[in-house]
Amino acid sequence: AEPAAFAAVDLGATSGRVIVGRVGRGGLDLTEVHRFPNTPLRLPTGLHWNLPALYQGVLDGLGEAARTGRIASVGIDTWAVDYGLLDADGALLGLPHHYRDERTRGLAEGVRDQVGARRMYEATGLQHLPFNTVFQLAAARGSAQLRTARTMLLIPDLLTYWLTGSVGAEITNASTTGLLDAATGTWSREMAAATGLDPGLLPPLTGPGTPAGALLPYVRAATGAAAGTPVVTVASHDTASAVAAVPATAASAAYISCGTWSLAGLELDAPVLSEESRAAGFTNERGIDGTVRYLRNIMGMWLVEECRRTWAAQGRPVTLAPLLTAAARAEPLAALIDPDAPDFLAPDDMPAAIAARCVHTGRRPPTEPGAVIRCVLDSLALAHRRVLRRAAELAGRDITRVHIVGGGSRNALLCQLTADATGLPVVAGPAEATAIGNVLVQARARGLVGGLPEMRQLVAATQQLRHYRPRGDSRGWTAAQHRLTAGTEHPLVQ
Ligand code: LRH
Repeated sequence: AEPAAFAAVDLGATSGRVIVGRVGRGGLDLTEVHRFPNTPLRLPTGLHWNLPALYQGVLDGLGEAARTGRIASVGIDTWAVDYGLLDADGALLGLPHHYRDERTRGLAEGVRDQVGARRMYEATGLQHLPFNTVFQLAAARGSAQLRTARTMLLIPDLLTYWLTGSVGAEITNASTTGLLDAATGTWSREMAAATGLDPGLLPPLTGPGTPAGALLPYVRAATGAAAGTPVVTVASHDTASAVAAVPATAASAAYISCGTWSLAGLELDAPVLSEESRAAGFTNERGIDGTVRYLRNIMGMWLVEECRRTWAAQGRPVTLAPLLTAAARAEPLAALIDPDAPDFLAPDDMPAAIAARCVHTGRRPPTEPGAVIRCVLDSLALAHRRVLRRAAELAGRDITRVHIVGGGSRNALLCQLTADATGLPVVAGPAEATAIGNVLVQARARGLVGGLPEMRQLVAATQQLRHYRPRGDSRGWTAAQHRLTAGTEHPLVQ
């Protein structure tokens, strides 16, 4: 088939982008045509996503994409778990909540204990995170909105609906709701009933690579896209798209999709639903082609971004490069935190929250920004080590190499520290793995590329990757892990 250009819409928790990817004749070439901020809104009803602003960003980006030439199709991926509700007329009921909104705190544990933590895990394979869709819907129980709602759409599906008029639930993202059966890959009536949810709200499931529908006339008018341009369903969960683009060649490779979150784990053919796996906090999310993303959420670059936001408000310098230089010079392993402590989910002042954690565990808190960032990056590297080692044990796999993809793969210090802590070689890149996974699933739907191994080979052959070797042995990290474990009262993954 002739080379073709695809538009990837990729929305993250802090920014959205539209990327044009050209695929064909062994080539894969990306151009970012539009980037826009994603700024949450605080309203009397809580923390929300500004969905109309995001939609406008998508339209502007598709307009830019159309100006570069003919677009074969459009694909959409975003962060997981969040959703909008439609009424019987198809109108959106209020703005979707942000997963960091507080309304599920405490409530999620109650629902989990009532349904039974083990039963929930056996049924869905999902890591308990307080913001999983099922808990957000439980928090909305009895509300006017939920009573009026006829359809629940996850964010990428909602944008697809606005662009095409068609309604569905893409399965990689549906697997993050806590309402999808891990064994059958269908909506779990049991989990819907157990949490008091009307299963009629859940739309028909769709899969990556299937056409969703053509852009509506008003979308074509707003963007200049050609008549008949289809939206193709991709792996609409951003992490599923990112992992599809990991340039790994061996089963012994682990990955870390590193952005707002660090998602560290393995690709498996079948879920691990054991009690040990549940207790260790591992999730089984669906990838393309029947793969399972066996991983754990680690708080990720959110910690760094929130430090910068706080410092900016205090009028301090926050440019990333000098902060990282200072962090590289700061004392190694001086202060450590568990990045997954619940205090870090949505604090008002991240540096203060980090300092408080250090004091709590009997360690001197870092004061200079460089030392704070070093504390965060050391702590993330140590968490990467803990999670990958435990994933390997629980899945019965050996890990010989770690791939870091996503924006965090540009952070040389984090990549090096991860190599040091794990004692494994790290391959960093591509930074735009999510958009690449999005583009490649569209290209595959056109017959321009083959299965997952071929997709990954294409990424390895065309994208610039960086290699990091572990420095020294990892004894210092082992000791650091012991110190952290000794000072932590809530259970860490060991
Ligand atoms: C990463 C991500 C992650 C989810 C979180 C809500 O962007 O999709 O996989 O757990 O956002």
